[in-house]
Amino acid sequence: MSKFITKVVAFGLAAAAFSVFAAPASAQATLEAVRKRGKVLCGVSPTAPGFSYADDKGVRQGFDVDVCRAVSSAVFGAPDKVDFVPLNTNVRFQGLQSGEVDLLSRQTTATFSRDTSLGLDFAPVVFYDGQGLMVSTKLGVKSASELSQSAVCILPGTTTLQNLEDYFKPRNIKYEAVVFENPDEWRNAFFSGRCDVITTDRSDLASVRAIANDPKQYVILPETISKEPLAPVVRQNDSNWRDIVSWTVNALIAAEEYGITKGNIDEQLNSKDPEVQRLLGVNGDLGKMLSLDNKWAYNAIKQLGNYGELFERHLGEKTPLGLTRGPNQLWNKGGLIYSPPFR
Ligand SMILES: N[C@@H](CCC(=O)N[C@@H](CS)C(=O)NCC(=O)O)C(=O)O
Repeated sequence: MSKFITKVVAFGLAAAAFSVFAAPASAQATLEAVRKRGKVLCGVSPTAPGFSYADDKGVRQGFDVDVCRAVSSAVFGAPDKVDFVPLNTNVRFQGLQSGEVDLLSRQTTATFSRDTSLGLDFAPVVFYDGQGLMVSTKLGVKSASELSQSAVCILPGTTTLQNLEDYFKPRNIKYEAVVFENPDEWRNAFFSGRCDVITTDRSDLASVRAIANDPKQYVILPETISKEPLAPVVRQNDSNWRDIVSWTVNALIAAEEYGITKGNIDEQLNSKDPEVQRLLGVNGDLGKMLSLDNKWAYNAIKQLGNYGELFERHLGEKTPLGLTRGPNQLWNKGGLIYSPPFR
């Protein structure tokens, strides 16, 4: 077990060192580069139903994917000016640091060390999550406290190993961490019984279960062992690009708050509400302040829908993931999803 852990720690240090020496040439000019290329390059999860996966026709679908499409709509007025780059957990930050992608929209937790030492900045949280533990129902386990001596499948370069340590050590629960570089191997090792437990964000466990031959065979235990606020990520020192990604997310959230949907947005252009008028570019020049067209937010909402529409389409109770809004409900309905004002 200690050998596995050493390997992961060594990787973490290598990633941190990389950020010190690699100053990406494009640090301050992402929008310019994106315009020249005519495309946004978006780093996404390879296979996470609900968040990012290739459908039968090979087209990427999912909540994180639609966040990329919203940015494409804000910049180009069209949702399809984006190329998706699937990145495994252990290479996602290098992908962004090196300029291989313009942003990550990839089930990535905002943490202190990632923000301060990897040369990155986080956009607003798009999904409030927490780490969970999934087991086969055959194990007959009802709680994390019964997991002593279990083998736990994890992926490197994630928040998951440290969370396991932080949770299990003080409780004196011994476990073996089994690390897989490749997410398919990670999932299959769990399905085949090589590990007793698979652990990651609870939403991602729902994705893993959705891939299983018989999803009913697996149960997510009640304990949530960490906070995992998932957010898009950009390179630091490019304030304009960060503003574009951040305010595109905020626009989707504000649209839900103001009752603007994909279906009614054209009627909403006649709204008397000054904030709606500014958001949709009827009045004011918010778009110009982002170096974008004044219809940037209108285009994003018109093409993708508001935050709630994205959630229900990909993650909600009518999807295979079947997630409730929980903390991802709007702030004025008891949740944490909140946009600063558009003024
Ligand atoms: N939110 C955590 C975990 C990220 C993550 O979930 N990753 C995995 C599972 S551990 C993953 O990439 N799943 C999607 C895929 O395999 O395509 C982090 O930022 O470290």
